[in-house]
Amino acid sequence: MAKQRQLKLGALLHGVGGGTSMWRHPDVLPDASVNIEVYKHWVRKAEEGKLDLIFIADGLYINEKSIPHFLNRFEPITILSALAGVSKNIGLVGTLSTSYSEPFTVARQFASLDMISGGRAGWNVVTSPLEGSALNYSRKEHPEHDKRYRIAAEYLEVTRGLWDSWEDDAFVRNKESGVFFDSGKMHTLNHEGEFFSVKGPLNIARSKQGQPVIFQAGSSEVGRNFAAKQADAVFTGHETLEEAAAFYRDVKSRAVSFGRSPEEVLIFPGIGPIIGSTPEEAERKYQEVASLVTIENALNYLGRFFEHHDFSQYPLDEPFPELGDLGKNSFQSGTDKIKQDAREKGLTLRQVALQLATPRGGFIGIPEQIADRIQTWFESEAADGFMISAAVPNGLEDFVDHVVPILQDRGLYRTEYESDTLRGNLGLSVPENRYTSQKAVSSRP
Ligand code: LFN
Repeated sequence: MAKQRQLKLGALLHGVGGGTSMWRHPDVLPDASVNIEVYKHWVRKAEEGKLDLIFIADGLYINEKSIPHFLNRFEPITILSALAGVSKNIGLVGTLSTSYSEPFTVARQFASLDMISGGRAGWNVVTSPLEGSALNYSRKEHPEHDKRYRIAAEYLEVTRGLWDSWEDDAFVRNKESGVFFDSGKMHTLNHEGEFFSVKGPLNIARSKQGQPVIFQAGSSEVGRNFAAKQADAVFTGHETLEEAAAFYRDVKSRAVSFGRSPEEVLIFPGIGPIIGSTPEEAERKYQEVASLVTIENALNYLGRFFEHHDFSQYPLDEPFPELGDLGKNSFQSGTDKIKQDAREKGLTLRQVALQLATPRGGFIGIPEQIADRIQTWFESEAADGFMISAAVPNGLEDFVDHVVPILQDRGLYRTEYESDTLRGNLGLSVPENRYTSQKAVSSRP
């Protein structure tokens, strides 16, 4: 009999919030994005709820129109390393760009986080949607969207190769004989490719989960192929069950076409649960946060998706402006969807901006209603798990205290961690070291 699927859960830790205005709410600490005590509290809370992982989003360019959280916050690897020290089982996943870094450095950083945490690291591989990033990295221009993904594919090949530099029993450390390592178990990559030349070996061995877990978060055509071919998990976003299920089927079938099994790539839609002890209370919580968003905030937020386009130049109550290809080179799948939605539903600029900046989501109500929806999405194969992103103050705390116990009672969610590695909890296998497996093949009679 096939193993029963188990729901997976992650928590996006977003300081003062992923939107423009939650920081103004009386229940939010306005310095949360740079407050280590807040992050420690969240990781402990997430671990109390037996969540699979915490997730740190990132980007590499700010200006005066950025969302407050992004203006002043922790660098992902640094904060995750600190949080490794106050947690035991939970996965630690961070975003790092393949367009503005070197594979040797990044392979080291994630391998170190993986070792520090005892096998709990995950890397959200992004190609950087924000054009301005080039200006912070001495580059003349931001690589074009599809090229960014070609770079990412080679980058990941190099990183994975470096991670296998040392076979698991390479370090002998024999004080008697003076043999520190077995030279037959040290491997030099010697990669020469279109974008990178990297000799290796990497100066750190594998953790007990073998390699960090690879997350991916782009939903464009090339992004989906990248995910289906290379990722262990995909972080995505959908408004309806139908959309989420279509995406799920699409990525799983692409994975199969790349010779993988569908369980090897887990799909995590992001949701912002808004939980009340009555439906009215949940609605009030939503309104409290939504009412803090001004139309100026909403236009800036919208502009962020379109290469910082200035939307204040258009009339608010007329049809959403025609933008041509604007947005194609940044958040491609996001901007395509905004344009398509506006066109199909005949929305005005004001409606588009406010909808985007004050998302209500479908996960609002009493804890049972949230649990029902999670169950429906999970059982309809629209999700393998969810990434919880607090849409209101104390969103993570409310979710862990009130929704997780219901999911546990229904047998959908663990009551104890199965493992102390991220791969172990996600049900992903430990990738065998490529050199060890090559030896096993070549030594067969
Ligand atoms: N990263 C940054 C960002 O480094 N700076 C930003 O201004 C920034 N804005 C974002 C806006 C963002 C949105 C809507 C999203 C989804 C991500 N990131 C990662």
